Amino acid sequence: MAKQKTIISCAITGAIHTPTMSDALPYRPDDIAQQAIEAAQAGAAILHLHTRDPETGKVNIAPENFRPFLPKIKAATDAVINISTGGSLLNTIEERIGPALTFSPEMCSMNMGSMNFSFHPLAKRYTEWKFDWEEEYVKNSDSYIFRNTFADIENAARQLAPHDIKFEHECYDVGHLYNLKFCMDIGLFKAPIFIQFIFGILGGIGADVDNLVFMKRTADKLFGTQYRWSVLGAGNAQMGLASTAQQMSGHVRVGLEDSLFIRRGQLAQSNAQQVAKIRRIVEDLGAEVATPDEAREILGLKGADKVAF
Ligand code: KMH
Ligand code: ZN
Repeated sequence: MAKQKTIISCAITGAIHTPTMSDALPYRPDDIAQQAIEAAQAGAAILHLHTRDPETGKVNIAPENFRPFLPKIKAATDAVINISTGGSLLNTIEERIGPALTFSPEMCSMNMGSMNFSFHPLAKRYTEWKFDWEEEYVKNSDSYIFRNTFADIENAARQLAPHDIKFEHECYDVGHLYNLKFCMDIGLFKAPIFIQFIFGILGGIGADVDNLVFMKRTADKLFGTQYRWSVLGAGNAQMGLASTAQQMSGHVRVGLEDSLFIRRGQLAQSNAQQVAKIRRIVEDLGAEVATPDEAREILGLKGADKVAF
């Protein structure tokens, strides 16, 4: 049997980092579009997308904020568009699923458990901020709860079901795999499911290889052949854990949403730079990266002609 190709996902901008932390973090629609297109050209088959306020860089997930860049990305690439339903820690589940309901993408994220989700230690690294909301948002993240109750998950899954969207199941700890299994057993999600194992978020499981093996072994036990998987290591764990995952036949996710760095202590210049790096590693290790159409085949996606943008 031919060896499975490696799908590279790239998460272009998100809710963790702020404009002060890196000039490379895109927050205006044109910059999000350009970085997404360049990430796809560099080898990302899947683009995971959030939105921000174009003036302040604050996370703002109103569906209208996606409208300026989704068609541009679609016209310039054949990459799979994956819209976040995680949004930010300050949004309700109804707000969070609004963009996916509006644009019916091929993929969207689905977060599999409630948790602490904190990046407050980052606040200590900065004395000056570009925008006045940033310091408080980062500092206060020690009291945010990332809410994803069973009722929230079921509500989101049932509203999104008619759109035939494949979920990127974001699992930040081993218990989230059991939550996912429960949801499968009650018929919320169709196999093959796609799990993003997430390591290194403060509030989730730590970023080390033992934990990756543990998550993978647990998923094997719960889902057998019914799942595909990828790894996201936050911060400095990004490239190392992605490389390890690839060696274990997993897929990989990079992007400035999850890490601003290209190597320890050095900020990445762009999302594409991170994609190019993981692609080089994957290819140097003797594997091939999946094209968007190969990713569609591996994950069983509905196709780019069935989206609403
Ligand atoms: N940045 C990841 C750790 C989502 O968008 O739904 C979490 C994430 C969640 O990507
Ligand atoms: Zn995200």
